[in-house]
Amino acid sequence: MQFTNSIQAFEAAQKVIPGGVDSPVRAFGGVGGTPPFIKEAKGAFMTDIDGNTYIDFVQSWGPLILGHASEVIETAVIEAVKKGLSFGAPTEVETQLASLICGLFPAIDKVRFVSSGTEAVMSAIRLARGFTGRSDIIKFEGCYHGHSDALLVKAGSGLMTFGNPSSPGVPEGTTKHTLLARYNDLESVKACFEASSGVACVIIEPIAGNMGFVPATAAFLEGLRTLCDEYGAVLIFDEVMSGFRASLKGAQGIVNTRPDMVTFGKVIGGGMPVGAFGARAEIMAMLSPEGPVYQAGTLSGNPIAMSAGLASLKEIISKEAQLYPHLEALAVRLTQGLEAAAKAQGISLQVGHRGSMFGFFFNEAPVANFDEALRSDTKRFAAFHRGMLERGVYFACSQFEAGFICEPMNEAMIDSVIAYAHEVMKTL
Ligand code: KE4
Repeated sequence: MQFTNSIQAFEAAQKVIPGGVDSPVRAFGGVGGTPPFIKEAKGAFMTDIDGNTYIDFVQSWGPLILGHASEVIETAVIEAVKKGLSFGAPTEVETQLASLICGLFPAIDKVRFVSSGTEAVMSAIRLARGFTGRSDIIKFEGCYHGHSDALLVKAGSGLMTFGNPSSPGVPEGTTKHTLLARYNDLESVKACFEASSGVACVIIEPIAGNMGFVPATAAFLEGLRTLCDEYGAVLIFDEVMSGFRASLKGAQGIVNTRPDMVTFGKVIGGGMPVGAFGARAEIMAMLSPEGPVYQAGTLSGNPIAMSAGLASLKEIISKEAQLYPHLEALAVRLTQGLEAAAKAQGISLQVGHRGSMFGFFFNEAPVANFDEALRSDTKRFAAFHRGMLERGVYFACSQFEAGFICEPMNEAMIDSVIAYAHEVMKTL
């Protein structure tokens, strides 16, 4: 493969866009080399501006469960565009998508749309603080919930940690109410509750995809539910990534724990900018204009984005019975094939999946939290990523991300990826 045009495009982009990208992970910092600039995509495949074609396991970081350029979504968007792009006024398509989401999630009576997962989480945190009248929040090391200030924290000194800013530009004041606990470690959560003068909410990715793929145990999630009930804190499941991916109902379709609030993104926009947050009516009644907690957005509920999301959700709901078994079977085939390819070379690969979401760590032991994820061999991951990219396989460009299966994929495609993996593992 040659990347001449992407190299030139990357140089040009870096002159006018920081790092040449509009979201840092896309710059391939985690794996090195030049990121392919994409020209077009269809189904399971993307083609870059050098004419290289890849089977795509990133799918825009999750949204494209129906694959690229889905006709169902395309038709809906084209129809919607003809009626105008945006009104800044209510439309019925927002109600239709909201009704669909509320019908799927027992924890949710009402939902508010925004334009990104970050906005959804930021608004959910504010609503939880407004509802409880408390300021502290508990998040988990390794979980990513978008780039709002209060959530850009890293572990501070000492065992029990109030967050310290993980980015310049985030004042100490905005993270002093953020407490950090360890994923899958209930004692660390209890310690946070005991150290706090009042916890507004606990926010978690119930199936983490931002430290690599790390699912929370059902017992741990149930333990969070018990602690939140005991302390009167709001339990927020951030299902921006796992929603509609791990199952039609995300983690909530797999574990019995019921959150108080849920955040969404990605799949509910079908590839267009949509985020959402929902909760029972009592909590949502606190939100402006009904209640005092302010939240707003010029393009929130944008009719084009809503039309894409509605088409996406209607399609996956209509074919749930065959779609999710299909996606999961391919996730199993792929992860077991990668594990076997690594084992054949004496390499330890930790693999996991939930529904259409999967991951793999170049790690000697199973990974249950961020500290363990950090022990992964990122150099080996980068070499594997490069070798597979050269063979037309597009995995997430960081050891600390997840991968996805989409509907147009089939066994033959997965088997060819596994064959390539056997070749590349030999070179590691
Ligand atoms: P956005 O603001 O990027 O739409 O959503 C933020 C977000 C919130 N919650 C979870 C669980 C998420 O995974 C995300 C965003 N996911 C990353 C993938 N690691 C988006 C990719 C990127 O940052 O470019």
